[in-house]
Amino acid sequence: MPESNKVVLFYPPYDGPPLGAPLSLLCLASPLLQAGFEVKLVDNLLYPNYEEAILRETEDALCLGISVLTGPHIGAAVRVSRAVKKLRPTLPVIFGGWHASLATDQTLRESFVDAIVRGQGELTLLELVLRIATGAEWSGVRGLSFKEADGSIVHEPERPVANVNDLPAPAYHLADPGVYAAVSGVRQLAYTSSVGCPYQCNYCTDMVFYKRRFNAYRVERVVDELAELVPRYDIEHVPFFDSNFLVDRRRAVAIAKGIIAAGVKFQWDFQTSTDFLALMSEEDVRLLAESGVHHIGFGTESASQEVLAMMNKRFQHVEQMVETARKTNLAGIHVVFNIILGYPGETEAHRQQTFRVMSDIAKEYPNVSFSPNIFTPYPGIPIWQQLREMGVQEPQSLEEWETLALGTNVLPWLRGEELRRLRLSLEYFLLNNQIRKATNKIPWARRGVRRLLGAPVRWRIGRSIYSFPWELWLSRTVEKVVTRRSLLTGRALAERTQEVC
Ligand code: B12
Ligand code: SF4
Repeated sequence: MPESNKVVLFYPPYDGPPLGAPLSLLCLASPLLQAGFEVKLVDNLLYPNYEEAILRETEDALCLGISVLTGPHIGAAVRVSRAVKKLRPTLPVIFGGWHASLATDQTLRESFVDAIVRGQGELTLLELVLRIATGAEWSGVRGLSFKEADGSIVHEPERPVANVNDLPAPAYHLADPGVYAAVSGVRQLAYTSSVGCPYQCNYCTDMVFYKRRFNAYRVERVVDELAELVPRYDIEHVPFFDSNFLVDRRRAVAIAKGIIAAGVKFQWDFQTSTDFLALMSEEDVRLLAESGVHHIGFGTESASQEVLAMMNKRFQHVEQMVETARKTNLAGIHVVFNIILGYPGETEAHRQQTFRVMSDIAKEYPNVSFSPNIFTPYPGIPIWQQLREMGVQEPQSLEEWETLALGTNVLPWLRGEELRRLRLSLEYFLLNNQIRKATNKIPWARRGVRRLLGAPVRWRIGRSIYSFPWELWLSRTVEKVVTRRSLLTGRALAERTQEVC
């Protein structure tokens, strides 16, 4: 029986601005600590030499757990697991998180992965670690998939999703926000007040984990935790990682009121859908702003009702996007509308409509920015069967999924000239909005710059004419006019990330 009681948890590097400590690992650590285990977090942000740190820390560990999202996470997860297995072949390597849970068989086939915790991980990991510590069998742990000694794969039945109110608070004390602030430049603390979303968009996997059930902390818990954590760590900014924060609008407003009453001052932001915000009163949206909400991200995706129907997003309408922009603008909240381009079935006419409607909204409401992305089929999304029929090749190994998020478009309906036109139209759309924003800030330049650059840009968008794109060349040489923003925080994305789309 192993004598150690140490669990090493690794968060691999990703593409994008640092968001503070990885909440997944802080959530997983809490039940382990309560049960008397020692937890060592190795977050790439704090350990640039993470491979060396993990090899050192696993010397006396019970097991290694790695959090894996689709995309760049995979590369480091694979490298580190291989190195660990080479040095310590008997140390259990456990993968968890969205990618591992959605592509379980494929991931578990790799020789360096022993087990996968599927979905919500707190209770499953604890049960597995208890088995490892006592040398017990792994079978019977709900939510676990693992390899037998002969290499055969066992999938235990699903674990019902736990009520989040029954789970302990994340182990924030393991990740000093001050240390993270030195890397990210802002004292922030990631927070989740709920999991789950009632919808089932065809490009999203939220329902796979959380079964369309909104599972949320009680208002008092959110307010009490924030009122305690914010002053304790001198926090300036709290990004909420909820899938759809406004599902329960009364709860959201009560949280805002609670934060105001507690007298704690910080900025916070969240993601939600426009149908919920559009239903709120102007006064309630103002309350959100008063409590510190300065940015909201919306998965608007398209302004064509036909495309929205294909995405199984019939719950959203253009009028709600307009209403959302209007109310948030009144309240002084900055919003980012995410847009998905190149969705299967989307035509150039649909795209034109999206660009036109979105541009009209941004013209009227200067608080609106956009984050357009080319459709990327992540594992486990409901539309996969249709995609296969349309000739999309599903990546066949863990490593093939690694490059997916880098915009390597393998969509049969979006190749060559079609893809080139889409990219150009997207750049023109962003340029048009950026010119408007820039000239709004400098009134004297408004007329000149708009005439010079804005008019031809709008003309091209209106007619879908993108040959000899001199305006783009000019804008790239004069200054970086085109800026994409993070849906999570509204902050400008690094140039490398912008190039992803
Ligand atoms: C924050 C976030 C990020 C952040 C995370 C950074 C950070 N410092 O935390 C960053 C910016 C990295 C990110 C990136 C991306 N993201 Co993201 N992101 C989220 C978001 C909003 C919250 C994640 C979170 O922290 N939740 C709270 C924690 C507690 O939950 P959790 O992470 O799921 O962890 C639990 C379980 O997964 C499990 N678990 C997790 N890790 C491990 C490890 C072990 C060992 C075990 C046992 C269990 C386990 O247990 C945890 C506790 O229950 C989710 C949506 C959501 N509501 O979850 C999307 C989400 C995870 N992202 C998603 C996507 C699509 C992406 C991108 C691919 C997008 C893109 N176009 O680039 C990229 C990833 C690639 C890249 N570009 O590097 C998808 C999932 C896709 C996928 N297949 O991986 C999600 C689900 C959004 C959605 N609904 O589609 N994201
Ligand atoms: S509204 Fe957002 S979180 Fe909910 S299913 Fe659609 S994309 Fe996923």
